[in-house]
Amino acid sequence: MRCLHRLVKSIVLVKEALLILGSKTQGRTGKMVRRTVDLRSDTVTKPTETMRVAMANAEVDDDVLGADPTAHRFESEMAKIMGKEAALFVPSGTMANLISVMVHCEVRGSEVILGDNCHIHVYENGGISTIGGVHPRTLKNKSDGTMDIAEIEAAIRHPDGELYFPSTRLICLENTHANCGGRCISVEYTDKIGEIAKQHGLKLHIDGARIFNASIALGVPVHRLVQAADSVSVCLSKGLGAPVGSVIVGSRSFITKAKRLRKTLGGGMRQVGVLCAAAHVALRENLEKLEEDHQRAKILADGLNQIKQLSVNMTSTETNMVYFNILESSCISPEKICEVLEEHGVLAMPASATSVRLVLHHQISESDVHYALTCIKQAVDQITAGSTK
Ligand code: TLP
Repeated sequence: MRCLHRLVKSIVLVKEALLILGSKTQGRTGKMVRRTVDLRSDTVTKPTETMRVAMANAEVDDDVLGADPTAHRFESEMAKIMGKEAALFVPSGTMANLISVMVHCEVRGSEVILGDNCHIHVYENGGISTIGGVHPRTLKNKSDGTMDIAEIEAAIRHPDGELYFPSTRLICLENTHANCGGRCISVEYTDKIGEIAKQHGLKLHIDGARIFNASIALGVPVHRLVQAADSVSVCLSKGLGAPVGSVIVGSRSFITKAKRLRKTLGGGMRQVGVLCAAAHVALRENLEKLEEDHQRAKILADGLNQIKQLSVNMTSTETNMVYFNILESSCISPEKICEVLEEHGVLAMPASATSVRLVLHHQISESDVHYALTCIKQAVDQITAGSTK
């Protein structure tokens, strides 16, 4: 059995070597690359053959008129999986969060408590303020993606002050927390925040763009993980691999309001069943693959830690994201290493002045991970030697 295992492994390695030595294709920069390993994000996946067939054959009608059967089926399925009364398909995670915050904060002068490093605050063009008129009260995100519970309680405004102060109406969490390394927020913490929200008559929204990653990594069913939340936004076009879309889940009355806002924001789409059909396939076929992404992320993180000039915090590599830090003394900038990697067909994103983000998804194989590691090692050596050709 062991011999067989070794033989299979050798065949894989030979195939791998042939691939590396083999034919070149055109990369993003127009240069010839041996292969492309796109680790910029889990948003970069291409729809699979099954998804394309499902899209081609989707039974559709006008969803703005509420008549698209495929959208209905998909939304019902999502509501059931998430343990909420209703669901709504929307074009993006950004719109899902914006709609959710705006529904909870429909009274002007509302304030939301959220992490200073969360996606809603950092990457969504400040839409909750500019479009929603909602005031953000940011608290420091700890390195595990949570906010300090005492600080949350202290930040809730007393209703007596409403002549002067904005009124706290909502708390937002992000699970997994992308900027904190794809870390999982525990069910205990989520329940506690839900309890505090309830005590003060506030709502709890979870940006669950990668909530399935969290559920799998924590071993907690997703409906349980979000039980305390009044609304959750779930991205279908990240780890799940659907080409487009997010879903908002919540109570029936919440979703009725969300539907109206979706139309206001231009997110009502007509024969949207075409997109929902692909998302349904993603749910059926890719959910269980998230676990493999997490395992590959660990292999990647471990390999990066073997490279002298780089370091990864292994405890923060809980799901499909790997952030590596570059030692200051190495004089390698994240931009430079990404540029050199791109010449090898390995795509990555600088995350800060000293770190790079790599994200795993179902179209990254273990062999891709090893290839990426080889290229990263080579890039580090090249840059350190002063030759980047
Ligand atoms: N995140 C993208 C970038 O915007 C950074 C990525 O590549 O990770 N919530 C979270 C936690 C997200 O990570 C993202 C996208 C969104 C919301 C927004 O989703 P989309 O891109 O569909 O608007």
